[in-house]
Amino acid sequence: MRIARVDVFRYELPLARPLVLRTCICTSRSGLLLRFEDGDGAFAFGEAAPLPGFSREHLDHTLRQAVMLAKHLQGTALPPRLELVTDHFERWLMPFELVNSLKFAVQSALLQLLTGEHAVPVFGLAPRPHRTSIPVNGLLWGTQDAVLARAEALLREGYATLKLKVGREPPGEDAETVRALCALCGKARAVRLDANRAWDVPSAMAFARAIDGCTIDYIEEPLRDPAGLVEFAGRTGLPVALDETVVERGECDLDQWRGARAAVIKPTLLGGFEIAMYLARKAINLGMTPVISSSFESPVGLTALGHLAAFVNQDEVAAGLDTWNWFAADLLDAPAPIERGRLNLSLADALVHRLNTDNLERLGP
Ligand code: OSB
Ligand code: MG
Repeated sequence: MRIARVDVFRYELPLARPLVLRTCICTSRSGLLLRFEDGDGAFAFGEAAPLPGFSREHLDHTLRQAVMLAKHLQGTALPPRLELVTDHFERWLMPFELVNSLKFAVQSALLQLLTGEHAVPVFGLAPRPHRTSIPVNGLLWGTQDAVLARAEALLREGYATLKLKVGREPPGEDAETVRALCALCGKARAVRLDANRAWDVPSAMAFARAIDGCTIDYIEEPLRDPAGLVEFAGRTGLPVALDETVVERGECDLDQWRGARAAVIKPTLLGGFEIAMYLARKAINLGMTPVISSSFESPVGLTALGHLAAFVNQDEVAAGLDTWNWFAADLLDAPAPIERGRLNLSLADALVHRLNTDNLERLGP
């Protein structure tokens, strides 16, 4: 396949509510969309949107790389076997030393084009039934009252997994919210927690004691120092999940965390589908569930991530992709394709495919 044309667009969209990150409170989200077109006029989008405080790269550097890469790839033929999603992308684009968010954009767009139809990215391995919708974990935020009201609404809608940030309030207050949430969810629905490394060991232990008797799916990164995660899980009986640790340590070793229940995989931060697939397999071999998750991408990135999740998790593992509605003004001007707590991938594909780039800033090449 030959790449006939590459366009780079920049978007900046207002968020529906402030996004509180480690280094900033974002009220809008910026990123790049790359549009690749092949010789037959088929096209696919990929998204490169570094997340401040989480991505190593900044948008302006990503932008310069994207424009340079677009110029270079226009008119070239793809090397063979990219669809294996092993290391052919890495080797092909090695000389460009691309930042991780841009690797994600290129890989997701070209894999889509390589399938010859936009609906099903191939992941190159033995054919598996491709699921057309995946469950997502519904995000909860705000005061205890707001959390519980939203939880009730999501459960009514049909969400089977909910996720709550903890660690921003004193452990006792968090625990009270978690107990109320668990009571609301009952046995049939799963509760996930995420502390983003907020606690030292005594605070995390205090939290664990205070939610004694609650069944949770897992808690992401309860400890400031991740070295103690597995011991914490053993002492408290609370299942833990790796998230920040996967980004920091994934390429070297996850073996040290054998015993964690899940590994959150964020391809935007990690550098695309190849590394994400590698880490997902590694996690499975270590007995962990891989959970594909977003870094607050626009619908273009979220749809690509949804396809990856549909491939990686053949069972009903909820993906961390319930961020579609964080954008106040959508790129697509259509309601989120989320129904009964599931991201509908066929609908998402159709929406992304008719994305209108007229109002986006075009950057070259
Ligand atoms: O803390 O898990 C996080 C997104 C960007 C950066 C960090 C995180 C997240 C999410 C994504 O929570 C949504 C999810 O995992 O459900
Ligand atoms: Mg997390």
